[in-house]
Amino acid sequence: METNLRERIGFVEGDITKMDVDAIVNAANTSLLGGGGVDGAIHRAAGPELLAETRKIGGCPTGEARVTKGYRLPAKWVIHTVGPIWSGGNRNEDELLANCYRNSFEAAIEIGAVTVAFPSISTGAYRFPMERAINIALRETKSFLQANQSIKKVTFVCFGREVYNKYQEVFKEVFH
Ligand code: AR6
Repeated sequence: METNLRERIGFVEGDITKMDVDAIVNAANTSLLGGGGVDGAIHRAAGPELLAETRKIGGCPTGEARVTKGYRLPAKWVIHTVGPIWSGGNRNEDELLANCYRNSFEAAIEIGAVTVAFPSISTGAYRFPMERAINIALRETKSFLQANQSIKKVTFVCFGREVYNKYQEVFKEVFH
């Protein structure tokens, strides 16, 4: 059971827009109209049709998730979720970040995604402390995969070697 669970989680260093999976997750903002970081990269790679679709959605509250097609991306779907802006830790940031993972997984199930890739939500422009965010990401993923068999592989796409190493470290703690 635990071995199977570990095999369903992977880590790669690179750019999430290149991932050939059913769904990639975007670290968006509440407008869903694009921005910098991973959001900007996803919009650039998907093409203008993505913005046309997110305009119609009309926004997304922090912690929730919305689905669009992937257009020119290798991924069939994009799950847009809005992470919390870090402001010291007393504004429900941990719970809101956990909600991003839970709601993204729920969205993945609804569209029938079997393979899903995540960036490190909130750890760039939104300044959530990296190790703390990775802990939340991996704990939520563990409990989701334990309770649900439909998703076969969750890949964390790490932007840079340092981030990759940090994921490996926290993975050992969470899946000891
Ligand atoms: N692939 C994978 N990871 C990436 C990529 C990429 N192509 N580019 C950056 N990262 P951020 P946030 C990493 O700032 O903190 C946007 O403007 C990056 O190194 O993209 O949730 C939105 O519109 C970092 O580890 O997202 C929002 O306004 C992680 O992705 C705001 O930023 C998240 O960094 C959201 O901020």
